Amino acid sequence: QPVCLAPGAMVLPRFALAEASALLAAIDRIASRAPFRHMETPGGFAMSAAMTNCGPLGWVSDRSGYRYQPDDPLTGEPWPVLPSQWSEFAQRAAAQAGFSGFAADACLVNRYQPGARMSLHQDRNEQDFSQPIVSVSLGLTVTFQFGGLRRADTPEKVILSHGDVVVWGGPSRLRYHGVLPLKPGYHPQAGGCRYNLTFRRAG
Ligand code: MD5
Ligand code: FE
Repeated sequence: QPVCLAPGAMVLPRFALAEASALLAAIDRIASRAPFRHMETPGGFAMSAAMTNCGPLGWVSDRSGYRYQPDDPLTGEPWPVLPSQWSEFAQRAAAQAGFSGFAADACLVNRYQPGARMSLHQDRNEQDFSQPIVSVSLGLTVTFQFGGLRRADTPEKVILSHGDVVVWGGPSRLRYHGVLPLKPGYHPQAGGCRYNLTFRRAG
């Protein structure tokens, strides 16, 4: 039962709950080929969330900027395959939120350990902003910041827990957003971490 946060932003509470263990196991397989790493920002800082990717395109950050690329800069190999169950799952979630025909070509996997955060930003490295972003939260609960279209707009706090899926599209696609520092805790399936899968149509 989708909950509307704002036009285009739909929360599907616990939509991924049944698949959560399988998703976490697949994250381990992906990370064995494309390890989690703390990417460097263009300004020279290490991001506090560790990241990897799967799919034809992966999001990367380094001193030259943010972009999508087909190869993992760490290994020089293509990113691991986006499991078909994952893209089908993302397509089902998007359809539930009113975005039919969503075909992800990139899945960014974020891993937050205690203290890791993501400051307010927009996702604008993708080609087509008419395509939504589907995000899946796994493991520890976090406070998400849901802002407006201007950086100065005061963000709303949204609690995201294990299994929650959010579809960000339409007029919410370019909203500023962030994640407050993760508090230490223990989750029976994910241990001391929060994971977020972010499905995009990047190219
Ligand atoms: C996370 N990740 O919880 C979030 C989930 C990222 C990132 O922000 O860039 O890796 S995606 C949240 C999102 C995407 C697009 C629009 C909006 C939120 N929004 O309108 O708030 O690790
Ligand atoms: Fe983002």
